[in-house]
Amino acid sequence: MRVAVVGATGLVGGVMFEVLKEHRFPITELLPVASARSVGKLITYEGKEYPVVSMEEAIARRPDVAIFSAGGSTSLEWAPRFAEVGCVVIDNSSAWRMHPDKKLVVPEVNAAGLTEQDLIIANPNCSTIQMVLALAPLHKAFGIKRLVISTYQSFTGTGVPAVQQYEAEKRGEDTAGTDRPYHYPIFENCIPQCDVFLDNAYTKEEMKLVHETRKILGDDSIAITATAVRVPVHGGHSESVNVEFHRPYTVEEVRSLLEATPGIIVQDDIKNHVYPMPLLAKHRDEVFVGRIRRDESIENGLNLWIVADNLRKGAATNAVQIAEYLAEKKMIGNRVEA
Ligand code: A2P
Ligand code: 11C
Repeated sequence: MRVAVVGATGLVGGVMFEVLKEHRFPITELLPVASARSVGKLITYEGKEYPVVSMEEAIARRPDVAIFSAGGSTSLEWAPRFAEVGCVVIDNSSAWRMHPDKKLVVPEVNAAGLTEQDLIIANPNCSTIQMVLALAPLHKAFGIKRLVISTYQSFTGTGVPAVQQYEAEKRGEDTAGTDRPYHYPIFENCIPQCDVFLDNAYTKEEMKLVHETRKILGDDSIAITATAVRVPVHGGHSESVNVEFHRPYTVEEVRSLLEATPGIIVQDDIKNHVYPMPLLAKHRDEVFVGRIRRDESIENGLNLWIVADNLRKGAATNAVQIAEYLAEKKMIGNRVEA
């Protein structure tokens, strides 16, 4: 399989190489791609060095699959050009997610809907991926009526500049007046703003949770409201999710459904202080669910605490799993060259 990693020098790009390697993705040719300023830089993969190539060069090499993590505008401009040469693009940005003709895929939930016609496939936002993985089996069983979500999101979700801001503040440096990505210090702080504010007073991140969740679960009737908060945490995103079901459920049923869901690990033993935390989720591919308990204030209400490494299942792992699904179904890698 000829694989292009677009955004190879970025935070998600780096994790992408780790995941491709750990998953033993069958690579015959690896093409690290980044902006013109990075062309020629060397990327080490499995002990071998690969020079970063330009977008044009990558397209000319006609990869089977290109995994993009280089921002929305880059994807909007370049994904169609890769698709034109028959390359399947798996795109980590928000550029194509809500496009009516593009699939938004969490493999365990809806990969079965993919066909050979899908040349640009959207990878959902990190905070959406981990949540829908846990919610999909519960929606099927009991019907979700409403979700109230509060997130505690790692600064790694903002990319390299945010890590630099955090590290500088941790060293005691004053980042005010620098071109730091956050308006306020992130060290020893919680910032109730992830991404920009929209006209409805919610942030873009909060509205992604609304729209992407409905699209993946295939149900626009679900009422959803979210508050997304940036926290000085490295290992992953945490989410408190309050669920109201249409139908009655038992906590035991929820627990067994979650335990039976591939990709989920239930960590819920309060007597022994067992619950998911970013410290435990870091570098892991799974989504961790705990604090499973009835919301006693409403009928059919449930509370969950969901944690995952946002750079792994929230980005790189999910994208690689989509590629693995396509390879397994022979939707990539079977092109006959003239
Ligand atoms: P570069 O390092 O050359 O700027 P992050 O979000 O972690 O900061 O990473 C962004 C990634 O997207 C980097 O690899 C960056 O490459 C890449 N990128 C940004 N703009 C472009 C572009 N116009 N074309 C290709 N890659 C881009
Ligand atoms: C965050 N969810 O943690 C973001 C990062 O739409 O892919 C990824 C943004 C996106 O801030």
